[in-house]
Amino acid sequence: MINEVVLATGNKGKAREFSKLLEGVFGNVISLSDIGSPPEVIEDGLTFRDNALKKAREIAQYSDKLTLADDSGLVVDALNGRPGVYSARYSGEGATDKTNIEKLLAELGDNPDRKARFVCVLALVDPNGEELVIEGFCEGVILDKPRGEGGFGYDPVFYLPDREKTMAEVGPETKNRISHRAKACELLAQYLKGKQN
Ligand code: ITT
Repeated sequence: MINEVVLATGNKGKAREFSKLLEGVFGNVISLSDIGSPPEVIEDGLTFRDNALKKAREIAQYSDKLTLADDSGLVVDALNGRPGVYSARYSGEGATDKTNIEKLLAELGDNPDRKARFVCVLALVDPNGEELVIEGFCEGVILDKPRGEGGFGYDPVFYLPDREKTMAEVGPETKNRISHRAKACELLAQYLKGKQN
């Protein structure tokens, strides 16, 4: 097992999920608040991959430690992939999960095409320059109003037809088995295990 990794996220919802998902993958997961005053990374990339690599590279350079970053978001077919890389700040300055959901539902209106997916791109960057990028997806449809209290972000409007529940209703254990982030972490764990053998 790799001993230590810095998790380069300021998002509490993500950090909560990662603390479970990375159990057994790294001995110790360090948060941004444990490494002093890291630089604020400007997410100006056009893809999840660019942003994930940028976050991981800048924090790996600053901390001189192996660093894992997640760039993730919601991709809606009928909106040509929006909010995509703008998921966190979709409703502009001071965006919250609630205002982002309101904007999403207003943009979709009564469009019958509700297909969407959550995407998670993980970038693992070693300060010596070694880099790994891994993606995970989760398919669903956008409801016309929020349901459920769990999770974070767009979870209350992300409906899983197979389970007849939103991502905010399935509970943390299930989310951590089926989510885009869970899929990406599973692939990461498999890759790192293979590398050590
Ligand atoms: P960091 O960059 O510090 O990690 P962030 O919130 O700015 O935090 P992103 O740029 O990757 O992170 O934006 C991700 C957004 O996508 C997040 O704020 C949510 O709105 C949405 N999102 C990502 N994963 C999600 C999930 O599991 N459930 C619901 N919404 C999610």
